[in-house]
Amino acid sequence: SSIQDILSKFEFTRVLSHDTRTKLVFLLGQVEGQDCIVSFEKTQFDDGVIPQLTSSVGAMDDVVENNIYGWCMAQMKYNVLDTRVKTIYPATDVHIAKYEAQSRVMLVETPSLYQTISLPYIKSIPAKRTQWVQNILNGSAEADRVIYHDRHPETGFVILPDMKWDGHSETLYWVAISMQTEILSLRSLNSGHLSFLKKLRDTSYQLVKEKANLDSNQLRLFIHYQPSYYHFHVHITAVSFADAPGVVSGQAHLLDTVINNIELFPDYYQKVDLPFVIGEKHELVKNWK
Ligand code: M7G
Repeated sequence: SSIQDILSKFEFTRVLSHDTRTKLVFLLGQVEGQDCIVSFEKTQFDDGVIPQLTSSVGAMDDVVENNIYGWCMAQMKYNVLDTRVKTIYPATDVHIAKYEAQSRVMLVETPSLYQTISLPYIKSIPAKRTQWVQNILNGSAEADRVIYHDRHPETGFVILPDMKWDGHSETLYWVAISMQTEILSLRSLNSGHLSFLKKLRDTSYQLVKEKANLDSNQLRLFIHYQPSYYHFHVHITAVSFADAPGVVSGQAHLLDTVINNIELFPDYYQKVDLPFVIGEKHELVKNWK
């Protein structure tokens, strides 16, 4: 269904989370009897409207004036600020658990816990959860947004804007997705993937320079562990986007470090303990010992 369709049929159930700092709200509701998540995020001011801000102040409320200081709540006459709306429909329990406000815990995954808990969990994930990835790889969705596509079945990858990108270069957020499905995550990487990883890195640098005029030293390329989607991908973000979701330690592993670790120890990611931060409502937490 179209976003418009989903929004017109949405029946509110409850607020999953409301981050007052990032001005981001996630709502849970129902559309034709199925769960649906809708998020609303206030965007930053467009450069073009900034000079007009003072002249667009309309009705004022809660006015306080003291000496050289004054402040109020203002209704803006023109629509100077848009709101980004996203929908997930039908939403699974996993989506609901992901976006629901919750505390986070730090778990340490030993290679043996990976085999006994994480891998069975990964294998239990229905293939349709990464349908969006397949749609990008086969060109049936977001085809007009793809920036680069190397179709080699083993070493190829797609580079395109991430769902999290607002289009500004200081908050640049792209994603590179591997063509092959065998690499589940960071845990699967070994020396056989080195040339693939380096090509992905260098291609990302080149494309970002061309399209967004950022140098390689203005970029933070990283891999999430645990990821939400176990089809290998790399996050390409601007260093200036310092508070991008998921850049924290316990989640983001720098691509340069990953390459270097594998160069030093070919099976580093099969041997190492990997600590990770995860929401307490995530299924992995329930099974952890
Ligand atoms: P992740 O590390 O598996 O999960 O990264 P995260 O969402 O916890 O970060 C997956 C990345 O793919 C994230 O940066 C998502 O914003 C992005 N992403 C997810 N979906 C469903 C889409 C999509 O449909 N299109 C695009 N372009 N990006 C997506």
